[in-house]
Amino acid sequence: MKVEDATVITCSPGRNYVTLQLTGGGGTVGLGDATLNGRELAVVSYLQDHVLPTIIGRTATNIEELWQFLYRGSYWRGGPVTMTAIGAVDMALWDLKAKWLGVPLYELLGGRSRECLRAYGHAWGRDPAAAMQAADDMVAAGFSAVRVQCGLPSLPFAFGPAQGNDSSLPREEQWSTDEYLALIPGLFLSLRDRYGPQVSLLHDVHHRLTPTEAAWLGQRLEPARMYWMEDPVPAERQESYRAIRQRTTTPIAVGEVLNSVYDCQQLIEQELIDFIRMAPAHGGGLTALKKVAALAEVHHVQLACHGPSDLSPISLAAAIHCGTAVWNTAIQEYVPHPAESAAVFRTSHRLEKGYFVAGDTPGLGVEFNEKAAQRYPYKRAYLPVLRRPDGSVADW
Ligand code: CS2
Ligand code: MG
Repeated sequence: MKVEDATVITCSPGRNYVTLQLTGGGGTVGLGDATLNGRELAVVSYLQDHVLPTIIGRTATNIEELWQFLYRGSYWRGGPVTMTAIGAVDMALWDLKAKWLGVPLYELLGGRSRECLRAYGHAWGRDPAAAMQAADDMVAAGFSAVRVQCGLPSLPFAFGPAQGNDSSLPREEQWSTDEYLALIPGLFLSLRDRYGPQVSLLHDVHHRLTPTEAAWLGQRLEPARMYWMEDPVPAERQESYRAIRQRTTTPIAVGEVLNSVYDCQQLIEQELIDFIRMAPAHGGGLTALKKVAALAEVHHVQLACHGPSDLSPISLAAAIHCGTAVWNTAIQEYVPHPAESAAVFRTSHRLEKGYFVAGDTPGLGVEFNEKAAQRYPYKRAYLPVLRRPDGSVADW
């Protein structure tokens, strides 16, 4: 089967998504998610101007060969734009091949390692009381794992979830490390008291601390027995994680902004983290991610794919198929997609009592409605920018 046609569609049903459709012989269509939040059109151009003309007419079922062709053949390697483009092609090829063979994608990835994949829900509150209420709601909805985020009461936006496409220029938010560190340990100790050992508690630091601050926080969180502390410091310098690792037993999760095995090689091989969080879309696709997962398995590191609502339902389906097949997958992030997106993406996976069940329809099990997508044109949108009390830029 050859790749006969390739199209990229941008749409914004509540937020921006970029979708790649690869058509193979016989009219079978494979779908890939090419969404890179806030830099969407760079990936569109990379695909349309540089990648797609080179893959038309190639054998669609030789997925590894095509991955190497796109990765090594471009000479310029790595980075979020390149790897998201390769990730989208790779995802679409796996979808296409599984549809062509008439099997759900997890069958091609080794078959089921588990019946279903544990998910964690998100709880966010403007202050600790609201965050605890939001966590209660998640537990009541059946989640046995909840990620809890809390605003800093003295600041207008700090530490909220990423909003939708609400600003055509980056919104500026304020940040206070002192207020944050004063608040978070108490919140999680209260949550642990409230739930006992039954609920796994997660927290995203979102790259905002120094290694010393992160070690301090990790130590204070030990009595709360966290499931993980996410992205305590930026991971460009992987070695920084050693300073945190040596000083706390709070488990560490990293990886949503990483794009290749080299970006996390030291973190995994030196066992500086517990969970690797790359998403199929941003990590160069399933071909790359299964290799990262294999390396991680050797080092007691578990896979937990990034799954925010700024990745499309195609990405979530890919993560669910991957997590259903890959043995060392721990858990899957779940953030509901905007309501409007249901008209554009029809999925076959299910969320049942806090667990994802992969769909049994061939491929990824997602149908993309191009007509419906046209009703929601792309809108330029950015992630927020964060500033410290002195006005200097901080890591958002
Ligand atoms: C967050 C994301 O889901 C997460 O863990 O860190 O919401 C992240 O801020 C966005 O995906 C950025 O686009
Ligand atoms: Mg995160």
